[in-house]
Amino acid sequence: MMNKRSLNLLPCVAVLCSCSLPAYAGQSSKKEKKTKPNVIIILADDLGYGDLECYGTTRVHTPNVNRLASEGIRFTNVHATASTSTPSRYALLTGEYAWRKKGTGVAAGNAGMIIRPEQYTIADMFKSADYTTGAIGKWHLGLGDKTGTQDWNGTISPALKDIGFDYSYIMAATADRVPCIYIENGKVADYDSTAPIEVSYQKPFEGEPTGRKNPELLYNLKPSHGHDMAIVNGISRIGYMKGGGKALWKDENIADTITSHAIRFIEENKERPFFLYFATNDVHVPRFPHERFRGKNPMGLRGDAIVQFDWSVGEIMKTLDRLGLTENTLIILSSDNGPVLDDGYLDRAYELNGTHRAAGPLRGGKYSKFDGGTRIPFIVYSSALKHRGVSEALISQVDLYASFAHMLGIETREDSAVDSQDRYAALIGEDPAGRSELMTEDLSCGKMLRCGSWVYLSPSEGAPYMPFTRIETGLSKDPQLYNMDYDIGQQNNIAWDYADQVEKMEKRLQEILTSESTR
Ligand code: NG6
Ligand code: CA
Repeated sequence: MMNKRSLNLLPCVAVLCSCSLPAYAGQSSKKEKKTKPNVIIILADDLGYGDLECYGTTRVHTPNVNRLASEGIRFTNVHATASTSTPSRYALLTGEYAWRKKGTGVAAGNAGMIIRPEQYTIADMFKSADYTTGAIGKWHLGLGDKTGTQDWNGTISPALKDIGFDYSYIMAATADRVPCIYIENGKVADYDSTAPIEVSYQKPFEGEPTGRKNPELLYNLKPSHGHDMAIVNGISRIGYMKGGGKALWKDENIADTITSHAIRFIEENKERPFFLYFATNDVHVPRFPHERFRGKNPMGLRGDAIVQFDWSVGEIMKTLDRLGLTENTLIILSSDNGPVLDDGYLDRAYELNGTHRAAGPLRGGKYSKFDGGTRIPFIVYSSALKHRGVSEALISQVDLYASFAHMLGIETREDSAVDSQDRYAALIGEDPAGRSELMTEDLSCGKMLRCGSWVYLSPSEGAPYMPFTRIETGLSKDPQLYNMDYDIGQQNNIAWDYADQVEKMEKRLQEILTSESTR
């Protein structure tokens, strides 16, 4: 394989000649440093289409996100590419649908690095435009060369610096998976040499308590399904770990810790353009927000986690305001997949949910093939916006790579970001339509194709309902076709009435699945 360092991104000569470019493209490099906008992607975890006040909920207040929405553009038809985290994030960062690559299902905490060093990422693209790049928060895309071979007590390699991030401060996977430590630039942060770290997804460590054997030690949260292995901070997790000592995180401080690192990154890079991928732990399980966010909404811990997320957004905004960077920073706020109430802990999310509709009017949620799985909140905030308000443009998160490349006057190589379409005009409110089609996938890799108002769910094996999470998966042996113009809740399968349309969409789906690019 060609070394990616030899695949330098080229200035987009054709674009420079043929269409209008943003003010910051094609200027002298000294000037560029001042005028290129900073870009921050704030990516929430499992935050649903209906979970924010500006998307319709009245059960929890999210004033900081409201500010972004009211001064920016709130999109109503933007999609993550998958209804779980790993494939969704893979696509966002590489500009390539995750089904093109094996091993992109929900990753264990000791998975090897899924995006390989020779691949180009959105971070590489920003770096080639002289940006400083950072990734802070949830990672969930593997680390190190191979599953289970990481040296948690030394340097983990490859790591994020090998895929374009100058700085990283991350959680290896999710808060419900070991190891429960932060990794800063490839090394465990606040490493405690008196407590060497061992991680296994195969077997428990002798003498270490587990949630299954020692439920009396679960003083913070108990599992409702799964999550009964290693115990850290009075919460049992997926996978086994030993050691960690003072490096172990406390769940109630995760938002504070990662937000303060994001703030520091912004402060340290205030003089030069930066790209920050800020991936919050909220509102994924285990939901255990800081005490100061508790009890201010009727929905219990899940609602508190939404409040905590909103606080993190507010802190980022305050920092930009304080440093005079707000004007020259473009913010995207979104989520990696749809919502779930009970995702494995007894946090009473289901019982206290009341009238709140985490997926808004959409059917299904996290894991599912219905729109609730992948249609997510998406807000763009920037001084470059041509219009403000609401946009119905159809965009996929996979498009961010090519769209920002366009913004910077850079052409992506033929062999990278093969599914990323330049939708910059839609992102800044110039184009109200966006894509003509897009594809998404569910937990079991079942595919959905959307063309205009038609949504086609290809037939797949599996249960239509996940009993623990109480989510409709959208799986069915029969083809499903919905017209979103009058059936946003996907209640009426009209596949039998429009057999021609089904045939056309199945054919198109197969074409995409055997294509090398959809760019
Ligand atoms: C599931 C976990 C769930 C969550 C999910 C990944 C169990 C029973 N459930 O397997 O809690 O971790 O994986 O979520 O273990 S995601 O948002 O990171 O994709
Ligand atoms: Ca997620």
